[in-house]
Amino acid sequence: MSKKTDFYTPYKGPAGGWGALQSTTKHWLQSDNAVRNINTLLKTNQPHGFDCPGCAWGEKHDPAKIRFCENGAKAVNWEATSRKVDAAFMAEHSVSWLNTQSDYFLEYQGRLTEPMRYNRETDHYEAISWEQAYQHIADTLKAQSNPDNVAFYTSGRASNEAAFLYQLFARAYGTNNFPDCSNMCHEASGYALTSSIGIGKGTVEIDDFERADAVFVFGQNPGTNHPRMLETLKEVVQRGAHLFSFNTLHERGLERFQNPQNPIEMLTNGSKPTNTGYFCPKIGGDMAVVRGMVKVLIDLEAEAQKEGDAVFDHDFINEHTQGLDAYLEQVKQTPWAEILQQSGLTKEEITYTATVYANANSVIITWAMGITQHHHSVATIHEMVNLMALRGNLGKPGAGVCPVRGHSNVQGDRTMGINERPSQAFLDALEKRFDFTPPQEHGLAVVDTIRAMRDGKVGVFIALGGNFAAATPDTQATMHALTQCQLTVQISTKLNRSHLVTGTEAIILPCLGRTDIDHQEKGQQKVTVEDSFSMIHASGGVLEPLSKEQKSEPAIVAGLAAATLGNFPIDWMEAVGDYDIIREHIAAVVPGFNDFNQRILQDGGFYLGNSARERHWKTPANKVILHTHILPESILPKRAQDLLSDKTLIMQTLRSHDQYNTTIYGMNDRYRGIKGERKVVFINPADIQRLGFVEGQSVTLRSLWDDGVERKVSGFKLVPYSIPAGNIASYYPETNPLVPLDSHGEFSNTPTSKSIAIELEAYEEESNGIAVSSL
Ligand SMILES: Nc1nc2c(c(=O)[nH]1)N[C@H]1C(S)=C(S)[C@@H](COP(=O)(O)OP(=O)(O)OC[C@H]3O[C@@H](n4cnc5c(=O)[nH]c(N)nc54)[C@H](O)[C@@H]3O)O[C@H]1N2
Ligand SMILES: Nc1nc2c(c(=O)[nH]1)N[C@H]1C(S)=C(S)[C@@H](COP(=O)(O)OP(=O)(O)OC[C@H]3O[C@@H](n4cnc5c(=O)[nH]c(N)nc54)[C@H](O)[C@@H]3O)O[C@H]1N2
Ligand SMILES: [Mo]
Repeated sequence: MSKKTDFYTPYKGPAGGWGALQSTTKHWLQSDNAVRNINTLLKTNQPHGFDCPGCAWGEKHDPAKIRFCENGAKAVNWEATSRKVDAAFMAEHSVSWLNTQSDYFLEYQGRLTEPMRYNRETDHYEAISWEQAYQHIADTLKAQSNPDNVAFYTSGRASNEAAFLYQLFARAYGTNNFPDCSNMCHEASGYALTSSIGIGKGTVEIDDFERADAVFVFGQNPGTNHPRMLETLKEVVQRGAHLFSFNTLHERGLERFQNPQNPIEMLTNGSKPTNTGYFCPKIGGDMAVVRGMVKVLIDLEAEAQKEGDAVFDHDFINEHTQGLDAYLEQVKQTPWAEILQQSGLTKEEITYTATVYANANSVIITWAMGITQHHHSVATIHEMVNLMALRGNLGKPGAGVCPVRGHSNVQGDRTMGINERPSQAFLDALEKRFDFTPPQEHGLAVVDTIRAMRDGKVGVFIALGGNFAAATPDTQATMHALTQCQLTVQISTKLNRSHLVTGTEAIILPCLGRTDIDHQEKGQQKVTVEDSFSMIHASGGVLEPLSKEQKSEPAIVAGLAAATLGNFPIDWMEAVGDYDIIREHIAAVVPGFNDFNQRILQDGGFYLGNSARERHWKTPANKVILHTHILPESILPKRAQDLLSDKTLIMQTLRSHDQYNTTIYGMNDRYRGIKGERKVVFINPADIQRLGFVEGQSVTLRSLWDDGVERKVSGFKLVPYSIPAGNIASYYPETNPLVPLDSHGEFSNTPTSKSIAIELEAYEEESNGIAVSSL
């Protein structure tokens, strides 16, 4: 039996203090161009610099402040490397050989600096001119019998300008097939909020955090994934307002935090949590938690009424909501036993949180992937909206819902029309502006795109960023599906798995990133992005590009479009010479962007507005719809349920501190105490014992699904951790082979990356097979 335990030691320091800066410094110094990088960083999120490619957290506009965080620093630094992946590099390494290398190795090789085409005979990528690349792709597109044979993927770093051109190109070509990273991310938030409050975005602005009496953070790890949010949360605590976290794990970044830019705190190395509460529900238990809170509120309301008082905001409920009675009836009918069993919290804990909620005049709820990547995510978010509606915590100062977005412009991409289910109003606006009828039928999102590739219905795949092969579920099935394609095209900054798992033909188009200066015919260009608070701001690069052969994303999209469609429906090359022209088109099509070119000149950008914030509900009834769902018997999809046994564990897949999605910066996970290892399983010590394992032991993880396909990964080591019994956690993307393609959220179709039924068995490293570890 293999056993190794020297790769983990519990982390004792606070999140964000010395540890953070030491790590950042190390990343600077390891880079090839440390001085250049420090200069770069200092412009991050400043009025005249570039928007941090790290996350979508917004900022209060205050030019006096330097705004970066450790993980933003890593993201910037990673992009601003001077290492190159060019044709010479590719001549040295075959695709088969590169495929045996880790994700970390691939991205570490540097920036893609010239267009390349895969030569299947030699198994190498070779240089190709931009014209040849455009022509070849255009010829392939024009030869398709049906535009729906093509899928246009988008990852959430694409700017508004790039995204708008991209969707215009795809729709003018004839398809609404827009799989995008959002399908794997906050899709449930968009769906649930649109169907309840009439807009798929959060209703709070950054200032609301200064006024909230309580902030509830659900299923989110800001210490790693949104470090700038910690500063906001710290201010909430210091003001004496309540901060409650609901997280399956004890995440250091949430338990204690301090501002890395505050030297006094760093010297004392202390942080003082007050008014804070940390609750550890079971995986998928949040809907039960919220339902329990509402059950308590119903009792509190009954008591208050006896005194002639009220806990519910009846004015709000009467004027603004629909469906209250049915919902409350459903809550009353849900037994406490079910709530406690599914949530994993005690009745006292739930009562306490409900009481704090009832006594607060304004409450903000934030959430991220711990809520959105389950089978019942939409139902859970509806439940949260219901909770908020009961006390009018929607559209009032210091209150509201706040899905904290992931990629820095994922929200903006949706606003620009990257949506396989576009609204009729959007399509009509395109038609009016560009004088053609865009395809009216809805297209394919991520999971359906993979199915369509598998079934021979999508044969051309074009990706504006991202790493489709590694980020998507069911790795074996997805990789097979990709290889069924006739042509795969990747518009990317860095080498990743998706360049190596290809269609019969494959082309890499190297693009500029946020940090790079974008020179076009009419001079240096800026792009714009939208943060989680619907603030639109400009972003301009500050570094000279590594190579003259790299092009901006808008230029590449325009090049492809011009080669395919000529000057239809716009003069693409003219638009790309001056991005003001693209923004004029956006202003004419997308509501809220009037005077776009003038308004982005304002420091700090402009606010797009949010109808729900104004208590204007764009639902069919023009009210907040209180949706009623039965608390699911099991949080797992039906197709896993019949296979469960007392050995079954439920797994969530999450991010380490040293990664950006599929980009692995390093092998440590500081706050969780992991060093030099990514193949780990966080597990409750009682489960280690119960299942007859020992800590540090190497195991195989096998997922349960009724299709008879074996899905397993091996060589993962057991790490005893504070996690509810029956739950485990492991890193993404290494665990994506375990997520069945058909295991996705109800209504959202988001892969259930946070609730997968797993069984473990001992794994003998020495003796057998090749685990899926090269991912
Ligand atoms: N540095 C860095 N920043 C990033 C990213 C990155 O990879 N690296 N990714 C970006 C992207 S695209 C996104 S979407 C965001 C992701 O941001 P997060 O959502 O914070 O990312 P995850 O690592 O998936 O963390 C999920 C958190 O939810 C908890 N959790 C899991 N399941 C449950 C559950 O059922 N209930 C509750 N209450 N908690 C649960 C986990 O313990 C974990 O703390 O971050 C963005 N920012
Ligand atoms: N099991 C599991 N799976 C998950 C998740 C999970 O929690 N668990 N999370 C899901 C989530 S929330 C998301 S958002 C997706 C992420 O899915 P993606 O967005 O597809 O993946 P990323 O890893 O962010 O993409 C990284 C690649 O983007 C390219 N890139 C970086 N910057 C730029 C740029 O400026 N322009 C262009 N054109 N390319 C660029 C680089 O080549 C880099 O290799 O993964 C999802 N998959
Ligand atoms: Mo995401």
